[in-house]
Amino acid sequence: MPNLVRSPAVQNPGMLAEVALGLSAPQKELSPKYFYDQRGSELFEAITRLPEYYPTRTERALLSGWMPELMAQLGTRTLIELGAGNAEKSRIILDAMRGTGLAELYVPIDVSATFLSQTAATLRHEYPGLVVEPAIADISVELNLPRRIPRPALFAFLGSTIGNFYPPAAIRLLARVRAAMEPGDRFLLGVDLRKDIARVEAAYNDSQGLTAAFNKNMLRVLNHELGADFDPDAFAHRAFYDTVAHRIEMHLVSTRDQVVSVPGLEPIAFAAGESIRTEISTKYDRESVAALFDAAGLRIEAWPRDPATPFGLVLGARA
Ligand code: SAH
Ligand code: AVI
Repeated sequence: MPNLVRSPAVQNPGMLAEVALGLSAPQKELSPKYFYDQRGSELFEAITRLPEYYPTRTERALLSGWMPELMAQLGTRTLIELGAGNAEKSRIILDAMRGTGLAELYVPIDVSATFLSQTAATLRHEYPGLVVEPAIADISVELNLPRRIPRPALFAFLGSTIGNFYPPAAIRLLARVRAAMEPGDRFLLGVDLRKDIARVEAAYNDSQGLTAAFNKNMLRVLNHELGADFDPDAFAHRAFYDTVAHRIEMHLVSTRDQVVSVPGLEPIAFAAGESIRTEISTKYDRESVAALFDAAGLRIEAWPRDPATPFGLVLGARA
């Protein structure tokens, strides 16, 4: 592993190895999963309410319009949700399942452990009779599903979080979902769609600076988890649209020459203007979603589309 030096007291060796690899690449890179400690999850929640951040409210409207009919049609008994966060939109699906009298099990999966347990506790209170079995997992590695799952199940991956994974990782993730699906199960994917670039860039450069705070929070997570000494004020938020790869890239740009220490690693040098890429957020169209599904052994079963809607909800089945 590049850059790793021996340290007697590394608390999180997996994270340290991953960070070492990312920060030794020519384009320094960190996984967006490191945004989401308690503060990061709360900042994301605040982002979803920003006037510029259209995805959440658009997806919520699409779910409200479709889920009552879809849940009645599918007879879904279990909702398994990847990257559930605060499960705000999941309630629309759970309400529709409850409306059919079939809601039995909800499995919210997330890497953010404390946020997940809060979400689970709130939902148990709101939905008496529904079994809530949260699963802490890095979905890029595993789903960590419970053994007994009443079928048919709906696997949901909302918010266009799929867009935060590079294509090979996105395909592996969907293939993992496909492998866990039984005949009769379905997959519901939220995808942000390609649109006017200015609108997309505004969503990631909001005027209140919440996205900048969310981006910089990753440095605080590294300081807390690994004992690093990043100075968040010595990095600037930058988000721009790549018209070739059809994605937003978020970076943290070093505002000066500096050296950062991460216990267990060689000192990390940053030149002024050098950046860490912290997130990609891919925007899709019909063809790019079909290609992902195809590669993962899934087929698009339904995609009720309104050309005025800048977001898509795609229903998939096993191919
Ligand atoms: N589904 C919610 C939250 C989206 S925010 C919505 O649509 O609003 C992305 C969520 O995915 C966060 O809760 C974050 O903790 C989780 N997440 C990000 N990367 C993850 C990973 N690799 N494994 C598991 N969860 C992850
Ligand atoms: C969670 N994910 C889908 C968000 C997105 O839009 O890619 C994360 C985010 N990054 C900046 N703002 C919101």
